[in-house]
Amino acid sequence: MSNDNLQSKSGPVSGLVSANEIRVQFSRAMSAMYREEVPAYGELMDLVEDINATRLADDVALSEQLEHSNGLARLSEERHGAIRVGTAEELFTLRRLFAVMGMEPVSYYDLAVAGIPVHSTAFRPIAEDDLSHNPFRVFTSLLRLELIADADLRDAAQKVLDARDIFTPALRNLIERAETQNGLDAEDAARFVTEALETFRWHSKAIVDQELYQRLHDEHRLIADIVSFHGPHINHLTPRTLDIDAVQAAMPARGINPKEVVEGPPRRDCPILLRQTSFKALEEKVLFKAASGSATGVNWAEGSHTARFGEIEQRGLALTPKGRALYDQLLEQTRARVRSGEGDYETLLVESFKAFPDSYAELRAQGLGYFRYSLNERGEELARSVGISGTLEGLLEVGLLRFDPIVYEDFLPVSAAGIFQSNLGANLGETGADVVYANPSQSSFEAALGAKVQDEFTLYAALEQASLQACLARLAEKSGDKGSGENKAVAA
Ligand code: OOG
Ligand code: NI
Repeated sequence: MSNDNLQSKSGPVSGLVSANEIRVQFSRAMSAMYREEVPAYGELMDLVEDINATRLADDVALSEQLEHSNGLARLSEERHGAIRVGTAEELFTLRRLFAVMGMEPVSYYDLAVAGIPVHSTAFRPIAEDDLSHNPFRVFTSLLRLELIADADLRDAAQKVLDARDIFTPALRNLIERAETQNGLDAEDAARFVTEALETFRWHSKAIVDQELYQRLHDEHRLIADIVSFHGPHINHLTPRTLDIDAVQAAMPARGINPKEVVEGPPRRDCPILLRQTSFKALEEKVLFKAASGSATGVNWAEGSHTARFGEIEQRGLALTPKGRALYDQLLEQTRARVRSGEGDYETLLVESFKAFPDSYAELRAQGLGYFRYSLNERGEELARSVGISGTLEGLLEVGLLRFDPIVYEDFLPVSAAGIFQSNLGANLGETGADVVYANPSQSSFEAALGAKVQDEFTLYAALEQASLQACLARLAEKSGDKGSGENKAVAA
């Protein structure tokens, strides 16, 4: 991938609102909507805000690190959501919708291995400036009806899906306009946000009757959730906390019941990847189409459904493939030890992860994580007076550079599966998900999406490289001749 892909797409085209601004507006509108729909979400947001403020006041190094890497401003607005759609066309149009807000598909996640008949990607901004502006992400799953064995049920579900349109006509028009004009003006952007909200809104009237709902539900709860409604209601919105253990511990006092374990790595001095916890889905009243509709319209029958839940997360260092392999290995080791009855999950997790270095210097030196390089004060001072060239290690050794962790912007399939499961509110056996669906199919996912998903490692490596190149260029400014050996000082 060329670095061009990482250029911010936020540059204002005359008369048009930037994609970044539309994303900010949309993320805020979603949050306001979800606060109304799910009051516990509002409670959780307040709690996270309190704990982040305390943490920043107590941990000077952390707040300085965030400040330095443009991570502070985005924090209070940072969140991700999740939706699930039923057809290739829905996914295809969603990709275009998210593109209007500068969000692109990154990574392929196969949830079938966890007994969930979907595969997924995450739409998010990818360029550094865009991420610091607002890193809003949406984890988006596509149902894999082909994995359902019962042909009658499959056909019935397909028919329902084919008959619905999850996008308003106005929204479809605005997406097209944004594509042809390369953006939207202020008025259209505001309409776009309002119309897009309709796609993500909760609908308490189902588009199926209770009987079909039940059959879908018996096959897999998630299928019922995807097929039975007018749209792919946002099923959670997740704020980012700087101390997930503190939030977890404080939840009960605010009347929120978290699940027992935090998914992901254990608590560490240098957080890596992603830690998440959630509270259970709400049991909500829905109206099903009654079997006997009258001539004047549909009759409705009351029923219930669980879809929406709450989640919080703590994000840390993005790992290289080497770091990720170590993470996967230690997690698998923990699970194997739990299975063989060696102890409880949390204790064994902490024990296993002792093998994962826990200082940024060590993580960097061993090539386990991605870092953003910048000139420290001394580096800046020298850059102003003398031309310098050198290797990364040389410049670090003579003390001209600082490095800060690049934050992980993506998701962990194993955690995602855990989150799905907890939202399903039951053990595998109870959900009928004891079937393990085989074979990931990235190519069919990309065909539906109408684009390739981007590789997350490539993106992080490019961010790291760009930060290093910027340092080298700045240091070489005074040398007159960038990097040809005629510099006045060399740090090899
Ligand atoms: C998405 C679950 C994945 C996460 O944070 O890992 C997710 C879903 O339940 O639709 O959001
Ligand atoms: Ni989530």
